[in-house]
Amino acid sequence: MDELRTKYLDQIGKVADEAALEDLRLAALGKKGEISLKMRELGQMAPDVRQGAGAALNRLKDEIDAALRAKKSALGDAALDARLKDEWLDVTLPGRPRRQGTIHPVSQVTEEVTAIFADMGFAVAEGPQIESDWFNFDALNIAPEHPARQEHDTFFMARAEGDARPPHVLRTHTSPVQIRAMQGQGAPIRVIAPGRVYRMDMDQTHTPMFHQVEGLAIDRDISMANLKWTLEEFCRAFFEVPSVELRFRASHFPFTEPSAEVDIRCSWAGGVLKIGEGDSWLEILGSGMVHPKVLAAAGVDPAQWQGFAFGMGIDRIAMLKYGIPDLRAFFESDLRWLRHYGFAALDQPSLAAGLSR
Ligand code: 2U9
Repeated sequence: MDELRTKYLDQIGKVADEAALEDLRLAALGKKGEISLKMRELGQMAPDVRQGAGAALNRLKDEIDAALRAKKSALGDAALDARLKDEWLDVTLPGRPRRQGTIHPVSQVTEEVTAIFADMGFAVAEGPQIESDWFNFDALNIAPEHPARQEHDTFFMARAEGDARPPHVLRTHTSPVQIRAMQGQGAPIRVIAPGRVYRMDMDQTHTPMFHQVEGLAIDRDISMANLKWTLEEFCRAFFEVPSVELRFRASHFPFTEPSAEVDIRCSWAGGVLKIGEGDSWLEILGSGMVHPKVLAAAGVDPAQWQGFAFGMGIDRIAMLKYGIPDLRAFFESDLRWLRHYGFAALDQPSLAAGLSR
């Protein structure tokens, strides 16, 4: 027994990893281990010898077991120490100046628009991209026979066979988000809804998925004057110019009455767009006073509340602000394009620090 003790305690002391330690455990205490075999021999001993030998064998077994456990825990600690040393990282080091990834212009402009409207007291609302036709069309006073509802304009979801309900759609605008916001919090309310929208359109200036931001302000006495100020203030901040001039042209949308398309004064001298001066006009927005039927559909009493809404294409205003010529490149994930038109990842747009720097 002394031999066994010396042999195993010595080997346990020398073992360098957990796998070798497990081999040792099996060799000593496993079913066919040396000590286990010795235990079996007890049966053939005379009773008086057996008692003394049994107790001594049990002590040896406990001693080796304890040595194995202590070693296992020491090896575990050493492995953790080694890993911590190996994976040590100085989080106080400055960032690498080399630009590895960049912020996509759509993300950048969404952040810019959000910062400007947040400063004016608008909250940001989000909603599902797959909508019921009630939220996408009916609630917005878009009649069943309206062209926007037609197969060739809207992406319809597949229906289970025999399902008579109207199919869900990929939202064609972010307006359902504002319907949900009004249902949820009622009036007064000021929200913007940025996000992806889908229309079956594909050419130089259209992609089947694009980005919109819509705004909604409802209170007891909101008027077109508030709309005009809000949009002027937005355009001045967004295009980072001292002043802008907007022109409201009468238009028609089912969800607003009256409705107006909004142009901004600009020039194209030398093919370069300049906002705020010149003899040209550029259409940038649609807007109007929210239709009473739309308020009612969202559970807001049109006899007590009124307000304005507007909508614009994020991709389009990104192209205008940053001189990006081709819309389709936005969604091609070409790294060279992203490096050229992308923004530094750690510069968050803010009104105080400058939107685009
Ligand atoms: C609610 C009520 C009214 C949002 C509006 C427009 C006018 C508009 C287009 C601009 C370019 C869409 O991206 S685009 O093709 N949008 O002209 N959008 S008013 O009106 C709403 C929204 C929500 C509850």
